[in-house]
Amino acid sequence: MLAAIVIRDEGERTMRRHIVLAAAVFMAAGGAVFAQLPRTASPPGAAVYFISPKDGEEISGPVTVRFGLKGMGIAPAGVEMKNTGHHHLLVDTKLPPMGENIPTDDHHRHFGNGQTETTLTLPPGKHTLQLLLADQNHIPHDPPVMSPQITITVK
Ligand SMILES: [Cu+2]
Repeated sequence: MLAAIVIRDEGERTMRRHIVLAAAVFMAAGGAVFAQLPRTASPPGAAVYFISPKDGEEISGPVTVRFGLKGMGIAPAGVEMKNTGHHHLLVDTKLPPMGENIPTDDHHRHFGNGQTETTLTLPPGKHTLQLLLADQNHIPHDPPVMSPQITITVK
């Protein structure tokens, strides 16, 4: 009787160990797939920067933002071409994860037609802006091509 209970207990423990092992293998596989999302290499010296506005600038009314790029070219989203990408403007947010598609919302604006400027209507107060280039699949390059984050004040 006692032996039977012990055996059953052993069996359960083994099964539980197998479940834990299966979960670990599943997570490892998932992690590997995640890490393998293809990233496009950026050439040395590539940089994006704000032509306007400047860090610390105070602005009345709509904000015209002009995107600068050196060492790479612009290509629309979906077009595969070496050493190119399209601009993304991050508004009042920090950088998204580098190994994933950049989200699309008011804080992550895509310029997939190859635009190099935009006009923002922002409520009065302080706002942060940052440029992040990404490849045809909206995934940041490796290493990422991004500007420093700047802060502007809308009056
Ligand atoms: Cu994009």
